[in-house]
Amino acid sequence: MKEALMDKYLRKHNLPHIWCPGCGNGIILSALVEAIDSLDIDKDKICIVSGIGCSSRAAQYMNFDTIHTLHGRAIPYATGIKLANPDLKVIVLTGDGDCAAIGGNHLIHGCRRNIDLTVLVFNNNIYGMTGGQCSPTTPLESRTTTTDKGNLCRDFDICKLCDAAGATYISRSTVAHYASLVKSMKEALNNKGFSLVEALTPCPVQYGRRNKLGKASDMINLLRKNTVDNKVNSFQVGVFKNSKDKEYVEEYLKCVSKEG
Ligand SMILES: Cc1ncc(C[n+]2csc(CCOP(=O)(O)OP(=O)(O)O)c2C)c(N)n1
Repeated sequence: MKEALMDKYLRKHNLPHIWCPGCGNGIILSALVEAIDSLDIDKDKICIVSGIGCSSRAAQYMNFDTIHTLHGRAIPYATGIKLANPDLKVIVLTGDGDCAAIGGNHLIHGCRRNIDLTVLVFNNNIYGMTGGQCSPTTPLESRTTTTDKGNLCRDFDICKLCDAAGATYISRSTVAHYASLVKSMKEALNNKGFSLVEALTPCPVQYGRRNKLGKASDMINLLRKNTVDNKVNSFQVGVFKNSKDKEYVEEYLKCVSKEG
């Protein structure tokens, strides 16, 4: 990240960050900062909300109004913040465990309401912070600390889940596709409604190591190769949905202003 962007948007006094060497979270953080900067949004009009996990730590490094909440509960906090102050652009930073396991119910109901939040999922296919337990996006047969003989459960496709639940902007990108990641975030921030950007990111320490995926750079190359070639079993990336629907806060404000 350019020094000027770091000075403007990061809490440099909280650095160095806690992420392991080879973790992709810094790339996602950098893409978000770049998206915010290019849209020229007033910093005081942004509120960043995160849950708990390595990914959710990103909020602590961002020099905005931020709140680092409870595991799985970022979307409820964000919903309250948005309802109390509809002018704010509320951005949720979350992990695959945080938003699809313990927070899964909040995720689908946020989508159902089409509340104007931008949710950025750092999907590393694992519970990184707590030692590598399997998450709802851990692929079938993968090895984790809780599935040492291979994962028996199928993984969620978070984008399809959010589509079925009613989100109005949905895209997926990867840390190996930086420009498309920034573009997705800009589009999501511009959508008035529930926006979901899934960013695929390697966790070489907790996931890659157990699944013999090599070094961090090998994992990034795997993302690049599989997404570009778009083969069977590849990671499908791109914009899946960009549509308009009634937004919850607008409807809520109309509702409470009705007579009788
Ligand atoms: C209520 C509650 N349950 C469990 C935990 C322990 N915990 C903290 S982070 C985490 C998993 C985080 O995984 P994920 O959201 O995928 O984020 P990552 O660390 O991989 O970025 C868990 C289980 C907690 N802090 N609070």
